[in-house]
Amino acid sequence: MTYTLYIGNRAYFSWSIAAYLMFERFGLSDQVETTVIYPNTEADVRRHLSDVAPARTLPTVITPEGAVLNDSMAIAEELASRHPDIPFWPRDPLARGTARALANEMHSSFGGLRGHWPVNLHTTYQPVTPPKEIALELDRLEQLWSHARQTTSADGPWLCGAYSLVDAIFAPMASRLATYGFHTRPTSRAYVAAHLSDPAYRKWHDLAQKDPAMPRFVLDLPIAAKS
Ligand SMILES: N[C@@H](CCC(=O)N[C@@H](CS)C(=O)NCC(=O)O)C(=O)O
Repeated sequence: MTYTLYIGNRAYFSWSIAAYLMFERFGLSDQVETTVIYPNTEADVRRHLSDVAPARTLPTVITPEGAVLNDSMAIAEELASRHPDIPFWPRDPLARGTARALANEMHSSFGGLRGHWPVNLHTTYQPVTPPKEIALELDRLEQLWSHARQTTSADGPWLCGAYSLVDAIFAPMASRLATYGFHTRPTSRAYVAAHLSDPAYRKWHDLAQKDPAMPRFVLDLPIAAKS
């Protein structure tokens, strides 16, 4: 059984990180063939995916039967349904409901952070004081992360107990927080640090170092250090 995964330049394509982790972090790396696309524009993404229409964004997964999963949550839910033996979502109903709620809010919200503060695995900027709109989104993010920990009594590094899809889906946000050095609470910083040192994320990070720079994702901010 082989899936095909299309992802974008690993240094910048945020949802591609999550999709990669859905395979790599859950032991499915030997069941996926990955194609990395280096699009210059959004139209370019569509051109590269024309053979797998109606897909037009990255990531996209093609199932072994040929279903086109052109949305990150569809990829998450389909993998969870197909591999019931793998704990993609927490088994405990309270933790599972919490994880699903957070993952879906991440997917449907945080437009300011996603739109204006791109993931960038090539660079770490000096800590940025965010504008009001972004500060409000960061507050919401931290509220959700605290809520998940308290509700599920999570005492390890991850939000709802063992690493689950909700953590894969927040990995790009953790990466953003590290890149821009936004000021956050100690528990949030610990969560970001857990992502940055996770072996599957490290593997992605190391691959990203070899991907080409894309100037449209580079902000004019003082650089702290090369990551
Ligand atoms: N709803 C999609 C959104 C994915 C998405 O926006 N991907 C961006 C790159 S991170 C993209 O492909 N943009 C190209 C475009 O919008 O044409 C998902 O959840 O996977």
